[in-house]
Amino acid sequence: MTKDKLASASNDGERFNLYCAKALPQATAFLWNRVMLVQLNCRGYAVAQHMQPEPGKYSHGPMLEQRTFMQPEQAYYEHHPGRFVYIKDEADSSLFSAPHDPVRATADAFEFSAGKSDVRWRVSNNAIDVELCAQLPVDEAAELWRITVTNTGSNRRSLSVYPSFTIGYMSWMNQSAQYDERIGGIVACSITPYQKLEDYEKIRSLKDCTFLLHDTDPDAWETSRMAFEGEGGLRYPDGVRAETLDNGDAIYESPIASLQYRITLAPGESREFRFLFGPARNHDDIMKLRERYLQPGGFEQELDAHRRYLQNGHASLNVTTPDGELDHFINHWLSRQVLYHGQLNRLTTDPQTRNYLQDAMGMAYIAPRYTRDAIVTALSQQDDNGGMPEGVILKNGASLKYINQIPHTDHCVWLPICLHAYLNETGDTALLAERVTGHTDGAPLTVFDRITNAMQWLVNNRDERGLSLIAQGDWCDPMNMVGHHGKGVSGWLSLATIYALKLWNEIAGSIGELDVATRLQSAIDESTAAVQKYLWDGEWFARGITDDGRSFGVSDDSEGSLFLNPQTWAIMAGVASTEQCRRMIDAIDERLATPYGMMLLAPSFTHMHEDIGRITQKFPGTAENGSVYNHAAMFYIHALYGMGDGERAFDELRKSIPSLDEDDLRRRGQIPVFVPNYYRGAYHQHPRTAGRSSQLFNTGAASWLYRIVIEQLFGLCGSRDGLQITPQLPLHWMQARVTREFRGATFVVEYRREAQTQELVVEVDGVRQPDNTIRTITPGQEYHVNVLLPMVSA
Ligand code: CEZ
Repeated sequence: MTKDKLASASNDGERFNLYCAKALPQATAFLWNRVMLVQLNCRGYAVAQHMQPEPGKYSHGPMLEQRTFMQPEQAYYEHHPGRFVYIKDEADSSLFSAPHDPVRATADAFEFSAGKSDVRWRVSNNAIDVELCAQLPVDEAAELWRITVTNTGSNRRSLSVYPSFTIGYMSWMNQSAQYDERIGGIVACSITPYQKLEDYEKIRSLKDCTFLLHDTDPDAWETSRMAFEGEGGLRYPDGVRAETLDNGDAIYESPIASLQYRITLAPGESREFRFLFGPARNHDDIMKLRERYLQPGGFEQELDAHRRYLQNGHASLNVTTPDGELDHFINHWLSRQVLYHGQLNRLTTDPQTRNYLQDAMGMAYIAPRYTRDAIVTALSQQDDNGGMPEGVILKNGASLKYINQIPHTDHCVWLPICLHAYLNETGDTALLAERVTGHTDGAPLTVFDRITNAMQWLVNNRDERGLSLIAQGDWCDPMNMVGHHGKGVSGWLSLATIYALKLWNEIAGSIGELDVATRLQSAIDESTAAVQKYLWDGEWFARGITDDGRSFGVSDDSEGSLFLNPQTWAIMAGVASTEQCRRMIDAIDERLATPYGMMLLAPSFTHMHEDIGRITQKFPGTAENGSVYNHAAMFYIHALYGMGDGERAFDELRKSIPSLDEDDLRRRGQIPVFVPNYYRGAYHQHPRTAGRSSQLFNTGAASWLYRIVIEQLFGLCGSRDGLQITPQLPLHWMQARVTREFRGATFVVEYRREAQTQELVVEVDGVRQPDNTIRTITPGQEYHVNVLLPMVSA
């Protein structure tokens, strides 16, 4: 264990370690498999969800919980669900718990170690070392836990070890728990509460049991939370204070799974215990899990299987630059986060269409087959009128829920964007001719025709001025009151529509569909003129115009006066003149910049604006109300690279990842194993909390960042002709090396910046490539590419 640093990557880069339980109390890592997700906090708290097929929980808080999505800045509290191990020294009854909570004793050494397929802790307290390791199988909902206790001192020690896993308040209708010798563990049973008769069919097949199975028989156990805690509470439970646990049951009492092992350890001696924790339907299912995972070698096999499951996400890119922290993040964590989105769809059965398509976009660089399927799946659910549904249904019987019942008008925009990335990567224009039968229209239209219809939907979704109607939201979910009367328009969507139409025209043109291109061009021209006429505010573009005709996101507004997205997309859409770009970027630098990236808007709203909506009710500096919302920050970085402003772009890119600088790490409170959905903004309004991570790893930022890194920073961008190399490395990088898989071949690219180089030169085996494009690509082959860069940007 390294003690002088607060955190560091392991030497092989496979893990990221945090060496203090108190400095970043919210820090988390996450694991997933095909059916579940668990976010593990450094101090022992856990948020686990599994699909059945809708997300369900098996480890609950102490009171009835409302079903919600994952919470930003998750508030952990003493009784928050967790996985804890109490260790009592039998000689003097002194107590600590691993990893840290609930006892909160200061450890002699602490390590929280995020791996890709497991999360581990190592805690030393008074010459006792406790190692915890959590991993998941690939196909089933279960946590596999290994707990190793070692005597590192020179005296013989008698200890009681109590793994204590939260089960919590399961149901007000029916809940109980008991130790079951036959099954070898604790089983808690419940009935998911329901009232409607028609819900009985659904709830009868739910996994309403929670089990904790052991590989070693315990000396005692407790299954009632109250009996376990008694007067001492979780910090010094009566159960632990007593000589032995009471072997109690829980009958309509809130359960806990606590086991006691009384062990004696000679100096240097270790004991290992293995446990399975998770949800199940019944005893038979639990027995099957025991047979599968608790047999000798079961955990090891599953760890290998899980590593294979993730393998896809690590092969496509490897970078070595002067910035080791960035390398570590890109090589080890970014593609993993992209893969998580692609494999799990944020644990929903009806992902928002925009999320589904952008997450699929990231998969183009990892497993393009997935992107192809996602485009087809989304298009098969297109509405008759060319519009896209709010969400894409992924499971039979699933329905559009929550936010997907609210009309947003941007979903079509993401089709050409996702497809463009896919075509760059694969050159698979055959997809455009593929027929997709629509669920609602039953028509076997081609992908090309379907996306053309979606573009036409965007054209139709404009008012008489040529501005795009917003209904109850666009990319910004909670902007629900700008246009609910049917008149309000979105500045961002007007620009995004222009961008999408232009992209589509480019694709249509490239396959000779010139009619479509000509038809859409007039809409592009109209909208461009309208945006300039109605939305340019002198220094930047407005965010929109409300139902009552009020422009907002303009310099006259006292709050929410400048929004990042319209400026970004005006650049991306090629709508802004050079002079406008200069003004917008000056305003952004002046009003939105923070050390953690650009805020989504400023100043953050401090009260409800009834003509804008729910976004203004979010706390200033959180989420869409002016945080550093990384998804939007990525759009901006993408636009900056698009303009050729690589220096500014890199600066922003770098701010999106927590650095290992201690102050920065403490402030963000997050370890760099994912790019979070947001860092707190409201930089001038609430400086104390600015920079704090949301700890949410569900975000469109991951796929965009991956794309930016590959196509723009390193400039390894696929095209119809092959691999185009147009890097924009920061000027202070004198060299870099990248290995990238592309269309089945491997490219080993060496970048060098040299005084004598006047312009970008790309050579393969010493031969200069015209247009810096490698045209002949043979799958299976390895290409050695030299890229020479001038000392100043072009
Ligand atoms: O969710 C995201 C959406 O999943 O917000 C983005 C949007 O583009 C994504 O599709 C920006 O609005 O209040 C809300 O409903 C929020 O909008 C959340 O659902 C939001 C959160 O940040 C969750 O991560």
